[in-house]
Amino acid sequence: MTILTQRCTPFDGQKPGTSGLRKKTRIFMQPGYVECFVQSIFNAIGGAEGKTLVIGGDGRYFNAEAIQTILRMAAANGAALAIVGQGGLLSTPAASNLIRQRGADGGLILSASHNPGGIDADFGLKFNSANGGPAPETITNAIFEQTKTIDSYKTLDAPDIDLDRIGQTTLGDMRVAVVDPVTDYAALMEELFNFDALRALFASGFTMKFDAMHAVTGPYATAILEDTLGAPAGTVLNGVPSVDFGKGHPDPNPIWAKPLVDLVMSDDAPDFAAASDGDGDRNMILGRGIYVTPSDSLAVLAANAHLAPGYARGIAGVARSMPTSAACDRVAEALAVECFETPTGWKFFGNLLDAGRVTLCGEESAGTGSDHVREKDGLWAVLLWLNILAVRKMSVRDILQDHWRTYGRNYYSRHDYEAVDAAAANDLMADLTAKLDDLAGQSFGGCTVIGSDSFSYHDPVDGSVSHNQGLRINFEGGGRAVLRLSGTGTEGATLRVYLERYEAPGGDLNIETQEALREIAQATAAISGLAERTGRTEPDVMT
Ligand code: VG1
Ligand code: CO
Repeated sequence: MTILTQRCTPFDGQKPGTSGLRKKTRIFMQPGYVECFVQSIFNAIGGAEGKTLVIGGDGRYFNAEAIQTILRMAAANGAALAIVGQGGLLSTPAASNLIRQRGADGGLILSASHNPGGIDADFGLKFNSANGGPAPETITNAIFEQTKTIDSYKTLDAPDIDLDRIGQTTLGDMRVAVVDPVTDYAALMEELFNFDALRALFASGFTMKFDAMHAVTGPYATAILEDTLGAPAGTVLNGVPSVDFGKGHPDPNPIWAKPLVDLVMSDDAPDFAAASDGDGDRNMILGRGIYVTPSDSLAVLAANAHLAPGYARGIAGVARSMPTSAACDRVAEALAVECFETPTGWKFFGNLLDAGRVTLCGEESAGTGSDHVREKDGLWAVLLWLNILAVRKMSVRDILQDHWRTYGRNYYSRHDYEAVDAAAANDLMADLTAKLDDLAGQSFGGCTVIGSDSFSYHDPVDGSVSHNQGLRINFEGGGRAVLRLSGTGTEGATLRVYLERYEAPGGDLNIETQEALREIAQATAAISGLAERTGRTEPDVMT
C-alpha cells in the first residue's frame, strides 16, 4: 500500500459551527471535500502521527463511505490506532466515552445530529479532543484557518476495510480495532445507576416507551432497557438505525416526535416515555399526560441526582447554556453549589467538567449530561430519570408538580423560525444589537424592559472570551427573551427566540405554557420587528 499525496484546492465555508461542520450531504460528497476538512483537522492538531483516534457516526447516508476515507487518511498521516464502532456506528456519548476509556488522542464523529439524513438531507463531521469533548474554539478556529489554505492531503492506496466484523486488523501501518458500539457504554451506565432497582421497577409492571427515531440509540436502548433491565420487548420503538432515519426528522421534540407525545396524552399512555436524536446525545422526557421541558428536566435531575449511586455524594455544581431557563439555578442555590451560564454548544462545558467545577450540564435544546463523558447524553438522562422514579415512587407529573411547588416554575418555550432569508435574519440581529442600550425603560404591551445586552462568556477556567453569543432582553418581573441565530442549520438562517417567565411557588403553576408567555412573546416580536423582517407570524417549531 502506498501513501499518496493528493493536490487539492480549498473549499469555501468549512467553518465548524455550534457542533462541527454541518452541510448538505451532497456538499460533503463532492470529491475532496471530506479529505480537505479531515487533513485540516490533522494539521490543526499537530498531525496524526502516532495517535489513537476513535471514529464513528450516527449511521446516516454517507456515514460508511466517509469513515473509509477517514481511515485511509488517518493511516497515511501516521496514526497508530483507529478504534471504530461496528458498522461505523457510535452514538456521540459512546464515542466520547471510548475516547476517554481507551486514552485516545481524539475522535472524529460523523453526524448532523437532529437534522434529517439522506442524499438530499444533511451530513456533519466534528473533532473531539482527548477529554472526549467537542474541540474548543481555539481548535475549531485553527481547523477553519487550515481549510482556507489547504493544498494537499495524504491518503492510502488501499481497499475498504470490513467495518462489520468485530476485531483487529491493519490498514497500512495503522492498527484498526472494530469494536461493539454498545458494550463499553452500557458498562458505564451500570456503574452510574442502580440497575437492580430498575429491574425491579420494570418487573413491577412499570411501563415505558423509548422512541429511537430510527437513529443510533436503537441498539443502545434495546441492549440496556430490554435485554439488561427486563423492559418488555416493544419498549423501544423505531429501534433499527436506518440511513435516512425512516425518512423522519430525528429531533426529539413535540413536533418531530409527535406520535410519542400523542401516545402519552392518550388513554394508553405508559408511565414514562422518552426519545433521542440522530446521534443519541439529546433526550425528550415525557410522563403520562405531561411533557417535561428540557430546562425543567435539568433542574429536576440536579435536585434528585443524589438518588442514583453514581451521584450519591452530591453534585459539585451545574452549568447551563445561557438561553436555557434559570430553573436549575434555583436548585443550585438551594444545594449551595456553583452555577454557570455558558454559550450554546457543549464545547463550552468541557473546561468546567474537567476542572471538577460542575457535575451536571444542560441545554434547553434537549441536552443533558454529566461528568461521566464530555458530551450530552440522551440515554443517560433517561436512565437517571428512571432511577429517580424508581426511588421516589412517584409519577413524572407528581415529581414535576412537587418541584415547582418547591422552587417555583420557570415557564419556558423556544420559538424557531426556520429557513429565514439569511440577510433578513442578520439585519434583524444587527439592528437589535444597535438598539440594545436604548431599550431599558421602554414598555411594549404589558412588558417593560429593564436591561438588555449581547452575551459574552468569560471562561473561568482558561480565561478565554467568546463574544456575540445571543441577545438578551430582561423584563420587569423576571421575564426574559433571548434571540440568536442557529449554528447548526444548513438552509438560510434559523432564528431562535427563547422566552421565559418565573412564577414563584405560591403563584399559578399550571398555566398553559404558550399562554403564560404570550405577553413576552408579543413584546419580543414588537422590539425585534420579527414579522415585518422575516415575513413570519408564527414560528415553525415551538418546544
Ligand atoms: C443547536 C442547539 C444547541 C446544541 C446544538 C448541537 O445549536 O441549540 O443547544 O448544542 O444544536 O446539538 P444551534 O446553534 O442550532 O442553536 V446536536 O444534538 O445537533 O449535536
Ligand atoms: Co445530537
